[in-house]
Amino acid sequence: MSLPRILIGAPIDSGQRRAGCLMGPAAYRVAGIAQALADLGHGVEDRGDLAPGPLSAIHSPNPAVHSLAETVAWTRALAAAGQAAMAAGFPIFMGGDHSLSLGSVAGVAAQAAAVGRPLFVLWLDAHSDFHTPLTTTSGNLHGTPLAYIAGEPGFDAFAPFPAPVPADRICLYGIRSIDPAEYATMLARQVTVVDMRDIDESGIVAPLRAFLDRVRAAGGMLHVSLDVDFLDPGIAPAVGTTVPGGITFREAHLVMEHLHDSGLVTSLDLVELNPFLDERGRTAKLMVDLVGSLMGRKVFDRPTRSFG
Ligand code: Z70
Ligand code: MN
Ligand code: MN
Ligand code: MN
Repeated sequence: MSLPRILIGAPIDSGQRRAGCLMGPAAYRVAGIAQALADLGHGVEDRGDLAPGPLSAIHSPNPAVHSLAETVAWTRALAAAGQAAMAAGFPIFMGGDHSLSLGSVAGVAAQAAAVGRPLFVLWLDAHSDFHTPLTTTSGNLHGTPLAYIAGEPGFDAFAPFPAPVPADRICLYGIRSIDPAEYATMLARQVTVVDMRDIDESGIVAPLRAFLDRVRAAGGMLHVSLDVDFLDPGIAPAVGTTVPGGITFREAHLVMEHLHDSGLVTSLDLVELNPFLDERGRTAKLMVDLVGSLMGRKVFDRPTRSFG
């Protein structure tokens, strides 16, 4: 039997300004995420929803930043729950906005370091989320997790990231919105950015396969962070920051099938679902279907088919 799939609800809404992401974990449960995993033969343990600990009075030197204390408290709770879940199985973090990943990846990285394996991060998103609390102009901390994960300075209000992920183990995929400060940092650090032009020119599989080959060669563990806005708004309307020209239904399932067949994925974030903006649950259901493909659902299983 595979590792148990451990569901962790994180109704965090403090990383941006549009209310509704806190309904995300409930929507995934209503859309049948636990049953979908069980149907694929996985053991499932739902640990319920986390809550942030007590808030401390902290302020950012950048006046644009909002809800810093809430986000720091959530990060602490998520990191602790994430490390514990990682030690016990395959965590699936159900958000919640993308500031969730400040904590989920901190917990996952701490556990990867504890077992002495390199952690890789695949960021499936329209946005690069590479601001720091000092460079963000929107003040929305959901635009910062990758910089925290990469060990960039400016996160003094947060615990130091336990084991920063080197730039060459980070791959951003599906990107079509980057702010100037993020661009400068990412260029300097040489993270792998697969933008929509790359995908249009190479197809959806080739750049993914190249990254997965690197993970495999290093004996790495792979954390996947799936932002709803990775998907085209036409198929996934339930998100606050839609960006046109996103990943299609077929491309998204193909990415998930390759990730499954690689056998490399060890943890997963589902972020930015805002059920208040959904149309009869279609985005929540699509996200659950994508989790199904990532966890082994096949249309037609043929041993000679090669993936990854
Ligand atoms: C922009 C900012 C962002 C997600 C929007 C957008 C950030 N770069 N991230 N939606 N997931 O406000 O910093
Ligand atoms: Mn994001
Ligand atoms: Mn995004
Ligand atoms: Mn977003």
